Amino acid sequence: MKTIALAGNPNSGKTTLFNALTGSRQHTGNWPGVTVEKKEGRLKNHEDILIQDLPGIYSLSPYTLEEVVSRAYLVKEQPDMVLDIVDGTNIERNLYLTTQLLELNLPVVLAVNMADMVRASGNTLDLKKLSAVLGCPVISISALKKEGLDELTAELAKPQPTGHCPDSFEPQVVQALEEIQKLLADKVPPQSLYWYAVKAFERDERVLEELHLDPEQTRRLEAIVTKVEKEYDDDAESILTTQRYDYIERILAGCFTKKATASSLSL
Ligand code: GDP
Ligand code: K
Ligand code: MG
Repeated sequence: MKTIALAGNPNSGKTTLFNALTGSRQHTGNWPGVTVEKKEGRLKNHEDILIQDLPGIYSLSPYTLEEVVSRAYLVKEQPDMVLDIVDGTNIERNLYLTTQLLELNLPVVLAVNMADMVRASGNTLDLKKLSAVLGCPVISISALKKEGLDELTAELAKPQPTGHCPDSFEPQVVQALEEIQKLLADKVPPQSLYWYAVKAFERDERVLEELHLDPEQTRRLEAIVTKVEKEYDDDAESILTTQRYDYIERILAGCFTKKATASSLSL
C-alpha cells in the first residue's frame, strides 16, 4: 500500500480535491487523542494507493492543533508522497507551506488549484519553470470543475524522486543548518535530518524536547543560532520566515506574470 498525504492551506480546495480523487470510498474518524477530523480514501482506479487527508495548515510550526497533527503525521509516519494543494489565485501566500513541505525530504507533487479562476484573472503562471525550480511535478487543476485530475492521478501513481531541499536560505543560515545537521546526525532518522536541523535552529520547543540534547550539545546549538541572530539582528524564527518569503518572491518573479492592466499599459 502506498500512502499519499494531502496537505494544503485551509480553503485551498483540499476537501473538494479529496472527494474528487477518492469518490465515495472514504473512511472518516478522528486523529488519536484530538477532535480533529481524520479522513482517508483510496485513489480512484488505484486500489493500492491510500490518500490521507491532513488538517488544513499555513505552516509546519507547532502553534495550532492542526499544525501539530499534520506535522506529526508527516515526520513520524513518513508517507510515501505528499500531495500539496495550493490556491492558484493566492500562490505567493500558499507557497509558504510548500517551501516547508519540501524540507521534509519526501517526494512532493504540487497541485495548483482553482485553474478556472486563475484563467479568468488573466494572470499566468509558468508551471514548467515552477516545477524546475522546486524540483517536483507541478500540475494545474480545478478540483471543482474536475480539470487536470487525470494528469494529477498519473503523477500520483508514478514513483517520484525525493524532493530536493529548496534554496530558501542565505549562506549564513545554510552554513548554520549544516553545522546543526552534524550535531544531530546520530539523533534523528537520516531522511529527516534537514527538517530537524531547521526546527532546532528555530528553537522549536517540541523538537528540542524530543531531541534530549545534553548540556554540551545545547550549548553548541545555541552558539550556532545566536551567531546568526547577531549577524541579522533578528530572532531565528523571523530570520527563516523572512528568507522563505524572499525566496518565494524570487521564484515568482521568474514564473508569475500579472495581467497587464490599463494603467500599466499606459506607462
Ligand atoms: P478546504 O478548506 O481546503 O477543504 O477547501 P474546500 O474544498 O472546502 O474549498 C473551499 C472553497 O473553494 C469551496 O467553496 C470550493 O467549492 C471552492 N473550490 C475548490 N476548488 C475550486 C476550483 O477549482 N475552482 C473554484 N472556482 N472554486 C473551487
Ligand atoms: K473550508
Ligand atoms: Mg476542508
